[in-house]
Amino acid sequence: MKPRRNVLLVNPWIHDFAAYDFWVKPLGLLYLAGILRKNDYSVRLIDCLDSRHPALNSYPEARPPKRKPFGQGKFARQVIPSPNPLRDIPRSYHRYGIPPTLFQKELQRGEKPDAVLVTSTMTYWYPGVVDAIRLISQSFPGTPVILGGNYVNFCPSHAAMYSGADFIVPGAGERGIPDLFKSLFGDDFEFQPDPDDLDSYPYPAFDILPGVNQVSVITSRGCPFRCTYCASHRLNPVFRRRNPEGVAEEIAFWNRTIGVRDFSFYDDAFLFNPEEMAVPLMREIQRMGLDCRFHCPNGLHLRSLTEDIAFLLRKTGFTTLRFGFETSNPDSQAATGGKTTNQDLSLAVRSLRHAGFSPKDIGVYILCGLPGQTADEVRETILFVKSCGARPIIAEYSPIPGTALWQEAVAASPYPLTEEPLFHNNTLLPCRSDRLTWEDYRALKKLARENTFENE
Ligand code: B12
Repeated sequence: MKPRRNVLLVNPWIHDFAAYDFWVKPLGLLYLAGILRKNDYSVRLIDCLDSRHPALNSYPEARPPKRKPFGQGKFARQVIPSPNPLRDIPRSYHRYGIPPTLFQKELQRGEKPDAVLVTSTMTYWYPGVVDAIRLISQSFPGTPVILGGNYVNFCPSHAAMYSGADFIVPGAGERGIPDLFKSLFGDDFEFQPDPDDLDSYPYPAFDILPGVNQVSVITSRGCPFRCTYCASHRLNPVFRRRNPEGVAEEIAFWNRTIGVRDFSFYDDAFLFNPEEMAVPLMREIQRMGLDCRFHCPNGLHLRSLTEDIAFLLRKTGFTTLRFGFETSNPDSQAATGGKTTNQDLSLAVRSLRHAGFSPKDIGVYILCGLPGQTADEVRETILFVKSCGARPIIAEYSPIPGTALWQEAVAASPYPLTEEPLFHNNTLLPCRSDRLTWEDYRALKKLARENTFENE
């Protein structure tokens, strides 16, 4: 059948002080590609973050970077001038990904698209989005460029004003794109997934991602918790899950068809109510005899981690574990949403250690730079995590519009957070108080890195 239209999908650059490929993939865009393909559109994807692009060798300014095993590693990068609002920050600023000239070459390959879909991930990465859109519009004048993703979801007016896109589509693209394509081209989508039923979605189109080395999987949308600093609930107000057998089938599919062995879970609460998802999924993976490694770069929920689950995780091939703990201060735990307690952490770590995980395998995220937070609170949390026998990892707070903490964040910050998304950048610690100085911060990072585990 002749494809109805050509759609080009673009995952733009990251512009930031620092970025690391911790199993980073444009999952939302790949889901949209899967849906378009089911409706007979021909899809092609350009991944500006492709650090394994074969042509990178010919660009001395952006050599292929060192990669680590299992699908993580550095991005190719080039130093670029900081954008004006950040010009006084004494750190070098980078474009992560392929050089723009290589992107332009990629744009010229293949047939001219009828529409271009561009995604965005962090709000404060928008300069990379703007650059990509400018080059796309130069290459294909008159072709509609459509922007979605988190920059649009959280900062729609800013995106409408500055992105250069012809259309911005907030929210789930599977809802917005069919209407837009109807008005632009008169197209009807014969296949549309039901957003209330995640099992009605086709797989994300990982097979069109150049040089795919790992596959990101999401077993749910949304989160049962309402943590004040997090936007998950705003993006997906209802917590919904897939059928665990369907998830196992997807993993088996990518393993058998494109030979991928590394999988990362993007869920916000993968371990919540484990009998509903984690346990049946792991049993099914074992029954299928899949020899894969699983990575959880996004924080896992601690409370449900029993000894049985710890053993199951180990046996199934879970290799990278990260947990969302945030703080050991009980008042702060209660004030930010009450998802976990100190006892949850110590019991969970004990179970994981019994199951054979070492302290360095058990990464525990600690939020740093919340409005009003003191250095003492962070220090005590680091020491508590270590005393449990796990590895503390500092996660600098990024304020997000529409979260419960947003107004407090705006009031606490010296930066105009509502006007300029660049100031949401977690590297700036944009909401830190005087009770957490830069000197404190450096000492806290050092303390977190020192690997002296009391229980080892
Ligand atoms: C997985 C994840 C990660 C992964 C990497 C993801 C990636 N690709 O970059 C990891 C663990 C590395 C990560 C890291 C961080 N993350 Co994160 N992450 C997520 C998470 C949980 C899921 C994203 C996802 O893929 N969802 C699944 C897909 C299917 O949904 P989607 O991408 O939103 O796409 C849908 C729509 O947006 C839309 N859409 C998307 N693209 C397009 C394009 C078009 C044209 C259209 C029409 C529609 C459209 O349709 C899609 C399908 O429905 C989100 C929270 C969430 N629940 O979304 C946070 C989130 C994006 N992260 C966030 C944060 C704060 C961070 C960190 C700063 C945390 C920290 N302090 O260290 C770091 C920063 C990383 C860095 N500096 O390198 C914030 C955003 C902050 C911001 N200011 O923008 C979020 C929202 C979480 C939160 N706190 O509320 N993250």
